[in-house]
Amino acid sequence: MDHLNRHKVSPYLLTRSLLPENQETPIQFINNDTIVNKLFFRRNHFSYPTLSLRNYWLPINGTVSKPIILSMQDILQLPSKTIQVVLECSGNKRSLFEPKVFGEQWEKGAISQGFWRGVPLRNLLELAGIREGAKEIVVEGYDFGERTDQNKEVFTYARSLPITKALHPETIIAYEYNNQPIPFKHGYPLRLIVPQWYAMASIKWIKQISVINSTFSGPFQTIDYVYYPNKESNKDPFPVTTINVNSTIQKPLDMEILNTGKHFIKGVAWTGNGVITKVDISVDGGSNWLNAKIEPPKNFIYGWQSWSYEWTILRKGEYLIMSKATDSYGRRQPAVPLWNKKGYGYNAIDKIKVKVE
Ligand SMILES: Nc1nc2c(c(=O)[nH]1)N[C@H]1C(S)=C(S)[C@@H](COP(=O)(O)O)O[C@H]1N2
Ligand SMILES: [Mo]
Repeated sequence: MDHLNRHKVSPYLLTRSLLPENQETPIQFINNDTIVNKLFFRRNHFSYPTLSLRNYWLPINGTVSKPIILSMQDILQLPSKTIQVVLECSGNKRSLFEPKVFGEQWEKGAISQGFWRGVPLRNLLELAGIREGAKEIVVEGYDFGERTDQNKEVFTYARSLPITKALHPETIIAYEYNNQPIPFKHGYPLRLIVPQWYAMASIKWIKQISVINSTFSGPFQTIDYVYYPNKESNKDPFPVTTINVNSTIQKPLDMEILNTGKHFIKGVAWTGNGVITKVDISVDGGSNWLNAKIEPPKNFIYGWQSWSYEWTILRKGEYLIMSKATDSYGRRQPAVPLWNKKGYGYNAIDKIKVKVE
């Protein structure tokens, strides 16, 4: 303990790429429910935008009765909500797919959570007045760049939400993270937060919000963030939306060497539908399953659920430890994930191996 105090030892982000910046949270070394800025994973499609903050305005236009332009002051004066939300990149755990797929080789740390404060998007839309015929809400970010698959055409990062999701009272336009202005890399000054959906939906650095009476077809919606379940064709595509039920073992570490005796197996579990109701642990490669302790009881439905299991091991040898979460919609982690060309939504039963000696 003493030596920890004198030479503070703390984890860092794990770098996947620098331009654009993609770095993951050292998820195995997180032991609380609120990730500090410097350990929050970073996922960008382009280089960081430059925006002038001194006169930041938010336009809301399109199929509305009265297009409006809001100042930060206007937004800060509206009633706000603070919600604890897991943001998980849909590419989290991509490196685990077999066969492997191209794209950022995320391990288990493209996930973070904390408290976001902001104004429900529906309240802003009410100010502009959604007109009849409106179908989707498009949110556009300030960042942009070329896409190699589109003859180097330049696009901004933009996506749409169906009206029902946009009007959900907890879909918010956030301006604070953990009681501070949102850090620039995470979307300052305004960021969309869409609870229960994979994080590609949570647009950073909002430039404008448009109500449309058609179906949005930007490349981050029609090319990326689409499940293509067939290896040989693009048949049967469907969009990436709700987070799959999932869990990650934080302790022990994969391939760790342990002594005989008592150990705590611990981790997190999360879902985009309802809440986590059960986490089963196996220490024998899946032959027998035991209930992990879910702790502490959950009050926030969009956050992850910590769990632990006290394991007393007397016999030396190698052990395959697995975790399998179940949610209140009866979804449970599959043994085999849904393989898809772009590697989204990996949620197979989590596995690590340890050696006891
Ligand atoms: N404007 C903008 N918003 C964005 C992105 C982006 O590249 N640009 N990336 C999305 C994706 S794919 C993810 S996983 C999350 C990552 O958020 P973070 O960098 O704050 O962790 O932001 C989403 N919002
Ligand atoms: Mo992502």
